[in-house]
Amino acid sequence: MSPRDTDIRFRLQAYSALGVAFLLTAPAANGAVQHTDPADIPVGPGESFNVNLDGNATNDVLFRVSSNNVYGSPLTGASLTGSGGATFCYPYQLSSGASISPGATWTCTTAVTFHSLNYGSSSFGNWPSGTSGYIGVRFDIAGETHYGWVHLQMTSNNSLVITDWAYEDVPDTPIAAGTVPVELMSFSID
Ligand SMILES: [Ca+2]
Repeated sequence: MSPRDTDIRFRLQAYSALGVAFLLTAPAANGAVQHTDPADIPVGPGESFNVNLDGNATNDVLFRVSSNNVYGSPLTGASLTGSGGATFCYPYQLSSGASISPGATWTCTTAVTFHSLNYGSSSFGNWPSGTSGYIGVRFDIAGETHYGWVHLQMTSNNSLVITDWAYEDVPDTPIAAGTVPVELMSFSID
């Protein structure tokens, strides 16, 4: 074997080792937004729907319509960004791109009694009839804090439509409202 052959063999082994290392580390280094986009979910008078952002055993946000009041409440281990106080809080209606992060105003906790999106036919709340936007969510997965959003439309004073939701699967990592995963596009050249 010539010195040159030995050198090439050494290089190929080195490249191979690099390739394996890349395959093993790439997923862990590449945090991802997990997006769920079901058929639109209408919630009308007397109805409710639980959103489970990550699909584990714990629901994260409860949407409920009672009379002319529409509620969006954080469940076990979750909080929502919003205004208000200890008895009534009002989840914010965030625009696309708004930062959902540790420094946001996490007023709507499970310790608050009422979490009103639209209360008393648009008398109170940040979600008047005919508006749409995002709810900022902080929630727990296996003891770690994650950030996400729920996208919905307030179709009237007593009905809403939930369209989709997403969360950042890396703990303690902010997410922007409306962010969805980057999708790889393919194309061909004739
Ligand atoms: Ca969950």
